[in-house]
Amino acid sequence: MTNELNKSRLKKMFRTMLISRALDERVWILNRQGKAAIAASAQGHEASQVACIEALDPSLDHFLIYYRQFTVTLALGTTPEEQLRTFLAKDGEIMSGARQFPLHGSHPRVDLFSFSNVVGTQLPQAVGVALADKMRDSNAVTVVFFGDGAASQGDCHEAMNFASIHSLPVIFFCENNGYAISVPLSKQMAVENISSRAAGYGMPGVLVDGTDIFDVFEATSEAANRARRGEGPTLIESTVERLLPHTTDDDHSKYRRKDDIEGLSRMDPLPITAEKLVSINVLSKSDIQMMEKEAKLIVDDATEKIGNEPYPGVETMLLHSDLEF
Ligand SMILES: Cc1ncc(C[n+]2csc(CCOP(=O)(O)OP(=O)(O)O)c2C)c(N)n1
Repeated sequence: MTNELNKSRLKKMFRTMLISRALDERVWILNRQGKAAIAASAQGHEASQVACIEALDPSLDHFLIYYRQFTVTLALGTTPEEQLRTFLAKDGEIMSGARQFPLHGSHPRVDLFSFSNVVGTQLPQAVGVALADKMRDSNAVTVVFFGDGAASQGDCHEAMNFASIHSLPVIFFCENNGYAISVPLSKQMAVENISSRAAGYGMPGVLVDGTDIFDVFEATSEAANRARRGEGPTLIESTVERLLPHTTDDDHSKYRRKDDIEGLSRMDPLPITAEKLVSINVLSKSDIQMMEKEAKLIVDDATEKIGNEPYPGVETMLLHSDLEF
């Protein structure tokens, strides 16, 4: 795969961002209608996630995610219908059989596994995957996504330390949105940037603007090349804003200042990316309007279809458990 971002790749990335946003907005509406139990939004993280995936090779590389990787899962090839089936817990839901928090479980078709709510567990798991790849002489890179809050877990330290000692092909991709639920970054760490911690493990630490697809793409490509050359892990800190509260159950007006919340839209990656793509003649304003319409139509169709599907039958309630009816 070439590492050039040509027009068609840029269009595809922006389309994924638009579908992610339309679907994410729809899920919040479905939550307020009492149809979707809970959702953690990726709004604000779309550019960061889509550009990171674009720099890698999904047919070879491994991705360990957590609950906020809505755009990642779409970029890796899950469909809007699958996503809605997950959020609405409908029969045939692929990740956990409609038994879990959305975006939890496994998605074998796109090689995603073991994603959960237990903050930080994906970090040592990713290092294990990378160790297996190194032992098999595979050229694969493992990318692990985590938040600023997860960076405070012991798991994070152990994973980075081990990966660096053994020069494992890992990209530690921290999406720093400044909050772990209601806890701001300043109460998580006494340093300004998570990326500066990389020096303590003997690996490069790179700070990128997570609203800039070009910046994220370049940093991730460089980290992947480094990993494939056998030079070990890289820590990338991608700064983003969490545009919405932690989940649909949260109210960030209780812990964020009013002017802070009002200023969030300045860090919205959708208009930022749209403006960039127009300025370099990849898209026109009318292309963007058409693409926005298309994304809404895709989401409308999926909502209509999945909304009418049945829930799992009550007779399946105790499947895979030791309990009996
Ligand atoms: C081990 C563990 N501790 C605490 C929690 C409760 N919890 C759920 S999400 C979360 C915040 C995580 O924040 P961050 O890693 O910054 O990711 P973000 O949600 O901001 O994307 C916490 C503390 C948990 N699920 N697991």
